[in-house]
Amino acid sequence: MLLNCGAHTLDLSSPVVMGVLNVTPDSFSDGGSFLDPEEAIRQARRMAGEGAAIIDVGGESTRPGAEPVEVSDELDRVLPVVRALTAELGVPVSVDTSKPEVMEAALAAGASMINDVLALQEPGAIGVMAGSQAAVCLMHMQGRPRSMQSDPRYDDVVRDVHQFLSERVRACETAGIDRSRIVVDPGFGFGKTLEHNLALLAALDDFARDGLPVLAGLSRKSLVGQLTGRPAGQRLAGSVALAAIAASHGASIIRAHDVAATVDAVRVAAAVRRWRSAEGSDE
Ligand code: 8Y7
Repeated sequence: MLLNCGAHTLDLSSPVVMGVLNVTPDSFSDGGSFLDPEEAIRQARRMAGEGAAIIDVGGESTRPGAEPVEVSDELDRVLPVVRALTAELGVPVSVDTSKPEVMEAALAAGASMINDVLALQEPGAIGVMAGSQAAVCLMHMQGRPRSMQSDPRYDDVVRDVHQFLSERVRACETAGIDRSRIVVDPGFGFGKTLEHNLALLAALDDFARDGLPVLAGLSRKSLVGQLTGRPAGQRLAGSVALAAIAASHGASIIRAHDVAATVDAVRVAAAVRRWRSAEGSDE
């Protein structure tokens, strides 16, 4: 499977790792570490060296309880980093944003992908992407970050999330965004209980069957804490295990903070998955 990402084409015949680069003062796991553009660029270089196939730059925290950020603040945080990274790194740069103004500026600065936790539902966002050649990740969220974890409910979480993503894919195609540049993501932790997250993880292959690449973001999230009893700073092993499970269940892009360990985990999982499907014992 290939993903068209602006000037890049991403080979997803084996799953890849998207390295997380937060340039925010308040992200829960690494907030404030990479606010200085020089420091952010060093971290991105390190992640690319460790095997990240994409770097995801985010200037607006979407952690539970987070407050919205002004467009101008988000642009000030993100653009210098995007410019520097696209100029010097060989890997495609993704920008995590829901604002059409930020999307447009980020694409003009060289970003090859937009990672939108609102799945292009903000007015104008679909139009910006339709006018570009960049890839887009459409993520599912129930509610909004400020309140999404208060009491999430679904009739059938896998069916509901799948239906939402299918509708967003259709809206994108109608607007002129080709399937070859669309990624879908069930949005682990975004308006989901532990049980919802586990149901989605176990059903990732159902999402992958639609033929679009599936992205999974599990790294350091509270579900890792719920499963292991560990605080945010001690979730490496649990996160890496979940990355392997996601890749084993068909995820093509794993979004992670700890790139080197995640690359190894995904490679191991992909080899077993390939063997299983070659044996024909998948169904
Ligand atoms: C995800 C994400 C976050 C995710 C996609 C965190 C921006 C919270 N999580 N984007 N963003 N998928 N596509 O813990 O799961 O990194 S922010």
